[in-house]
Amino acid sequence: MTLSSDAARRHDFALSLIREAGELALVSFRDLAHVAVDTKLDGQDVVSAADKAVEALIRSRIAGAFPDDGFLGEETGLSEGCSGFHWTVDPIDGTSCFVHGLGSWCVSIALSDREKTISGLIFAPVSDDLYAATIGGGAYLNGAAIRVDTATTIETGLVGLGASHRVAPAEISGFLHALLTADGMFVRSGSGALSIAEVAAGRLAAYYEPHINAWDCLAGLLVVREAGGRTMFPGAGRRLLDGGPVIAVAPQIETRLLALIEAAAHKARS
Ligand code: LIP
Repeated sequence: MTLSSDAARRHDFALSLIREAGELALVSFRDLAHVAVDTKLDGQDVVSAADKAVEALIRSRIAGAFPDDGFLGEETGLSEGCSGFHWTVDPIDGTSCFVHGLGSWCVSIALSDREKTISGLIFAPVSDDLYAATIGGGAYLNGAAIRVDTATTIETGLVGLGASHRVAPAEISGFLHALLTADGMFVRSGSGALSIAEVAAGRLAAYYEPHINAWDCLAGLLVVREAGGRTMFPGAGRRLLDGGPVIAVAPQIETRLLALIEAAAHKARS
């Protein structure tokens, strides 16, 4: 499937915009002492002046080029559009890492038509990694085609795990217990978007988080599907503002991963 010319124009536009946005964020990252930080839901849920500045840049550029498109940004919320195209943006995913001087953060931009994500971009400025996918067009890391790791197993691969205070601690610890008991191992990088993209590149075998927001994952999930992986996220479409559990996984371990998640959920309920 190839993108329509309207969609392709937006994808190309976003490819250059995401680099500009990442470079703006990087300037602040190199000068953290002068970056204001506020808390949101709790002390671990942070937003910096850089998040706001980067979202303002992305939002104004998109509004200038495609004024009838819809937009949802983590920091500025939802504006409905009437063009049939919708942008979902996280200006800095992994803000906690960002404000603590850790390099695991990225900019995430997803473009959807009326039904589904059609373009997904993730840019990690510290490593200079740009992940890009279009629906039916494959997944790429810095221009080279990528695939999920089809040889990995629960016992040999790494499962990215996301955690936040939006879910009960037992949901996280229950999954960790199940994974470790199955001889698996976890990584928490602090950026859900980047971890999901790392599944597409075969760096992680899977990513699981009991609750994530749409702006953290829509772009990465398209990259994973285009790289041959499986994804689950109920928080798209009408539930765009609710978020939900997210899974991105290499196909051969999907059944086992789901069983581990179900075992943990069953234990948490009993
Ligand atoms: C955060 C993610 C983090 C995830 C949280 C949260 P933010 O986004 O990247 O990895 O576990 O659910 O949404 O606040 O850094 O954009």
